[in-house]
Amino acid sequence: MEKTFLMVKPDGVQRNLVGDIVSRFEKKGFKLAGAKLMYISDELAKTHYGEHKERPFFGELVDFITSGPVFAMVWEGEEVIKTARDMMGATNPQEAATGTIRGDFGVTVGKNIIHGSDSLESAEREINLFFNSDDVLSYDKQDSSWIY
Ligand code: RTP
Ligand code: MG
Repeated sequence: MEKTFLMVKPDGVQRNLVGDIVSRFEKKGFKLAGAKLMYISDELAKTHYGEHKERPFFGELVDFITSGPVFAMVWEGEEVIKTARDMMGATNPQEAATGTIRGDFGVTVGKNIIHGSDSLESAEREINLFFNSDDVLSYDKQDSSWIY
């Protein structure tokens, strides 16, 4: 089954949005496979956001993502990568639809609450970057047959 990497950013943790965000993905029908509250090191931030290293906002992005604890998660389910991105909303919260996480809780692009992998390749890369394989669990949930 497909997996994605999602992360409540430091602003979301500070604003007590972890529970609401976890709840949205649970209620949607996805399965939590791993989670931890952690600080991101400067090195991990630069690797994680490496694709943006030439962009003018890279320094600010690294400073922000390392500024406080994040809540890192692995979620599992059919089409979870794309669906989670849809549930997050557009990168800029001012353009994100109401009903999405960024649309409901965010105001500026620099503090947009949540990160989510944008492809199968980035999901695999980011899960391996943030989690040991032992900490990504495989287990049955009784309600799966009511979802698929
Ligand atoms: P993320 O990687 O955090 O899930 O966000 P995303 O895919 O929606 O957007 P991406 O293009 O990957 O950008 C990564 C993060 O960089 C910040 N950003 N700032 N100042 C700016 O113009 C600007 N553009 C992007 C955002 O915080 C974005 O989440
Ligand atoms: Mg991105």
